[in-house]
Amino acid sequence: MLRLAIQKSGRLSEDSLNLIRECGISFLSSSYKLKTEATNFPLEILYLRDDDIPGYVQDGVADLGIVGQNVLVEAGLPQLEIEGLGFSKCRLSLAVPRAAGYDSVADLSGKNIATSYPRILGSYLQERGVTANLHTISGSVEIAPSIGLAEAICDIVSSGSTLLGNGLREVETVFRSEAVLIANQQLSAEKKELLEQLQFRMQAVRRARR
Ligand code: PRT
Ligand code: ZN
Repeated sequence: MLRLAIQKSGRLSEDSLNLIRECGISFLSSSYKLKTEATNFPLEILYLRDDDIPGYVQDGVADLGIVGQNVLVEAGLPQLEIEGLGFSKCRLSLAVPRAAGYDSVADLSGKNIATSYPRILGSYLQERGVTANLHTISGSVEIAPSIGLAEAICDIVSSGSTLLGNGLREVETVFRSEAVLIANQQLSAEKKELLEQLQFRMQAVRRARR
């Protein structure tokens, strides 16, 4: 039996469930349950906060997971990635107040930057020789400049309307992300075989969607 962790409720949930269903796997889902067993494939689905998924897969509490690459890389576990799934595409970007001058990333030297992604942003800045003060906050990053907490932010963007609504201008793309399938690195031979069957079906679903 394979255990797959997916996001309980959020932007990844519906597309994750749809992908599993389109693979021909049937299960009863109810919003208050924490796990469910498929009826026609040896698969158990665990519903978790997305931030907990990489660690649970790394520790073997779950064999597989579906999570945003942004969360996976920020957790420091990029090696768990098996394949991109093509949904929940977004980018992690740097943004500054619309009126602020900005020529290049060097302009951020010595500035305060609010983000929920200190690891990804830290390595991006380090590679470019920029030293800034990173303020890690877990939500509502976009309001940081207007309340005087930071001169810039680094957050997830998809349409860009949240930045616009907060008077911010996107200036650099730090990281591009999509939902990915992840797996524990010490799966048994039987579980590896089941994973291959599942991946085969997922790839067929993606080909059919194109
Ligand atoms: O409760 P839990 O911890 O499980 O969920 P969460 O609130 O941490 O995550 P959730 O459901 O918001 O997002 C899950 C994943 O979806 C993220 O990790 C990304 O991989 C992906 N994703 C895709 C996004 C977005 N698009 C997105 N637009 N995650 C967040 N946003 C937010 C962003 O933070 C910003 O506040 O939406 C706002 C920007 O959107 P636009 O369209 O205005 O640019
Ligand atoms: Zn989360």
